[in-house]
Amino acid sequence: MSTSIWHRDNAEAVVAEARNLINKQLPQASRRQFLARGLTLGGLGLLSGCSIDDSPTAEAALTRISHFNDRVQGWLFDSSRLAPTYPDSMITRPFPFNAFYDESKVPEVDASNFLLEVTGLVANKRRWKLDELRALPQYAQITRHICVEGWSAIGKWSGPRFGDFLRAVGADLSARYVGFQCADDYYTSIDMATALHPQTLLALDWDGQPLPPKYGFPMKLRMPTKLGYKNPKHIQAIFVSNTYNRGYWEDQGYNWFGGS
Ligand SMILES: Nc1nc2c(c(=O)[nH]1)N[C@H]1C(S)=C(S)[C@@H](COP(=O)(O)O)O[C@H]1N2
Ligand SMILES: [Mo]
Repeated sequence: MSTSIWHRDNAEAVVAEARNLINKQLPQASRRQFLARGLTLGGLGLLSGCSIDDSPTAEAALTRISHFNDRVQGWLFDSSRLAPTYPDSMITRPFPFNAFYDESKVPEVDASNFLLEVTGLVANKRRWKLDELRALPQYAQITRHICVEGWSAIGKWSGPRFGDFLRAVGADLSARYVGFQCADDYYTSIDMATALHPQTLLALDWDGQPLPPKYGFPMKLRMPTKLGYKNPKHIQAIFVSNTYNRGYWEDQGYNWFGGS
């Protein structure tokens, strides 16, 4: 499969991560259960030695490991554990721009008639004006954004807690996923535990001013517990669901949970 983003480094990283999770982080009981289900550490080790670039079998095996990895990350996710925060003096300036296109192609969203769509497992499906989002309690946070392309940067985002917003729309908080559709056709989805994490913000401001277009106007979901590609910019529609829906990069092989 030559179009695959899996290459040897990536494969080894996934295998090393899986092995590390099994060895060090899974509680003894779940580890025994896991091993009893037939996947052994030796089996994982063999995968890193096979020809990852062009073997559909290895590709399928790695996809399975990545899905397993999603579940492990979901189990290990501790909703009371906070990501580090930083002082103002550590903010990265200029803050990097990144998207699947060039900066000249950033979508221009009109603020005056913008309405956020909310659908799926929510009691209140009406559309939200930006002012209504600003009327919810606002929180500011300085956190590190980590991009899998090999850079990280510290930035300041503020807006309502996403959990407060989900409660305000009467979302079914026992649903499994929250999905996002963006103005630039980007899309992603996250687990409900992360959606409700106290540091997950529906960011309206960046560095004390409304989000500039390149950083995601009119709003971005900012999660310091997840990698950059899981943080959607230019959000237009939010849906709550029990149906697994992936994402722009996730559909090209990036791990779905994407914890940082
Ligand atoms: N709508 C949208 N959101 C997106 C992306 C994108 O291309 N479109 N790229 C993601 C990736 S890979 C990164 S690293 C961050 C970059 O955010 P920044 O421009 O604020 O640094 O946005 C994420 N969210
Ligand atoms: Mo990224």
